[in-house]
Amino acid sequence: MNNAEIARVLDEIAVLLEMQDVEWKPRAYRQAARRLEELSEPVEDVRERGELEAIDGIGDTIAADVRAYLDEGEIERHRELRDRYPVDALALTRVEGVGPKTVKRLYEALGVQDLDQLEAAAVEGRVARVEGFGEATQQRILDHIGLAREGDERELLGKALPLVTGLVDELSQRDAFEAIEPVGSVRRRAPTVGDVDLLARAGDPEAAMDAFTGLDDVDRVFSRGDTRSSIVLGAGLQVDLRVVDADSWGSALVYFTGSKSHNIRLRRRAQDRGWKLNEYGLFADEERLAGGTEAEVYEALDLAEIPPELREDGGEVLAAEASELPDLVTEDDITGDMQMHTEWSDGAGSIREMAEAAAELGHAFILLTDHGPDLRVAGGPEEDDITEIRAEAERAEEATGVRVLVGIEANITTKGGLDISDQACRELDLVVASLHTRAGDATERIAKAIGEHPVDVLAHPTNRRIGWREPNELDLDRLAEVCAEQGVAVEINAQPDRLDLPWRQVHRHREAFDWVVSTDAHSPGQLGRMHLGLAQARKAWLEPEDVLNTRDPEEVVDHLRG
Ligand code: DGT
Ligand code: CA
Ligand code: CA
Ligand code: ZN
Repeated sequence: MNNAEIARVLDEIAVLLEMQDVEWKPRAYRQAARRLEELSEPVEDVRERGELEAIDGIGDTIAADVRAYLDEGEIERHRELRDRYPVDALALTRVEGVGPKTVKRLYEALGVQDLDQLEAAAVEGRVARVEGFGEATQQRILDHIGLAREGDERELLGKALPLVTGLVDELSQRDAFEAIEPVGSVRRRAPTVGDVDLLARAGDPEAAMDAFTGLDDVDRVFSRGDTRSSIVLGAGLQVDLRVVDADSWGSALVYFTGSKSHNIRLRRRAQDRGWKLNEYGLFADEERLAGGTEAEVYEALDLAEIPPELREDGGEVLAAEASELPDLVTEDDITGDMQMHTEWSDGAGSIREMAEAAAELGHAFILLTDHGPDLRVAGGPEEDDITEIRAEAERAEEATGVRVLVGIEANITTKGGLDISDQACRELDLVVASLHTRAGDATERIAKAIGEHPVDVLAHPTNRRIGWREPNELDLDRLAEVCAEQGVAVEINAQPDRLDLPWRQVHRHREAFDWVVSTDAHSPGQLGRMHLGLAQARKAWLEPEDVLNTRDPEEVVDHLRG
């Protein structure tokens, strides 16, 4: 059992309740799901201590549901809802424009239960004939179903990582394992993960396979062999384990970390020297030149050791040859967090609680960015509230020693305006602006908003949601000009389904912008996700001096406002 699995069930309950017009409860189930995902320990342990209800955002009803799931593997309310609507609600609502109400009507009119059936119904023109739907809706479903399917098949890095860390911690304590490391896309910190690959050394491979396939979280064992097994976790994620010999450890790490195209570059380089590189080692005829460690493999190929995040065939092999690899930004370099939400809008924590969590993370400062008045769903503060927010921020600052800057996440309107006056913007320490709706040309809207108003940071620029909302296409050359003129920095957002601006675009334009990395936390626990955004910054080759929130708060404000 793991936290992600229960969170998924709670999320599904939320959608199923929404299908029936139930108010409030769906939001409570979603919040509870987020809190479970953020726990740093198995929910069973919390329950053992009798502290389920003590988790912020988990009330009596949901605590009882969680206990039922832990004991019986099922929640009665969930079963009843599923009996009534036996649909894959989470997958279906991932299709852009398909909400709970649409799922309900498609099920009642056409019996659609999953993505395959939805696609078939749309291809055959049956969706358009359902009352209130029409050709345009049907076409939109067809346009977006591919993305939803991908979202169904690949897991977000931010969801996979805690599972992987849990598995690796657990297995590394077993005697059978001498070493165990995540490889593949997880180690490269790709935004999404098809399957998880683990590499291990084991004195007794048989015992290692027993331990692996016998893990608590295993839903089923996909395959089992002497040196390789695959399992599927309850949370739906496939995990492969390979056991290799000590003298192949380094070459196997290189091979299974990938990416495939990085491996191809390395193999060609070996071939140019008349050698052979594979997962077993680097060989000249039968002689082993390297293989025990990764450093040894790269060194034998006259390369500096390449950080896993860079192994994407983006020029890293040439840079390693010339000893010009970037000195990548790390978590230690980060001084503060530049986007977060509190109870003043849709966040789950008070200003004080956010500052306390930031203090624990060792941050010198935080920038509060509750949503502006436009996003009514988030119930953001009004301009009149700024004085009160400032007073609260000062008290939190005194209590925690963390500098608390007061800002806003202003919404960029469809016409390229902001949902807050320029006068109010100037009263704030910094202004973060972002798009939340699709309308017109995104580049034009952003350029106008930052060109005409006192904006300091452009947040989640493409507004993508991995697995369910396509990114806005942006003319980044144009935006680079405007941002340089106006002194506006661009955000790399660390929310697991955003990771926006996407790292390939950051990499291509890394010289053109000043960058910030922010968590966009909606609870104190989410401040701990900085590493996800940083991993994307590293994939884009960013160094500490490229990232503004590696500096003192005064310098950050001066740089953006000066
Ligand atoms: P994923 O699972 O889709 O998120 O992406 P990866 O990169 O984890 O890919 P996966 O699981 O298919 O394979 C793990 C690594 O193993 C991959 O990054 C490179 C290596 N690998 C797998 N198949 C091949 C292959 O056919 N050729 C080469 N050169 N490397 C391979
Ligand atoms: Ca993989
Ligand atoms: Ca794999
Ligand atoms: Zn936002």
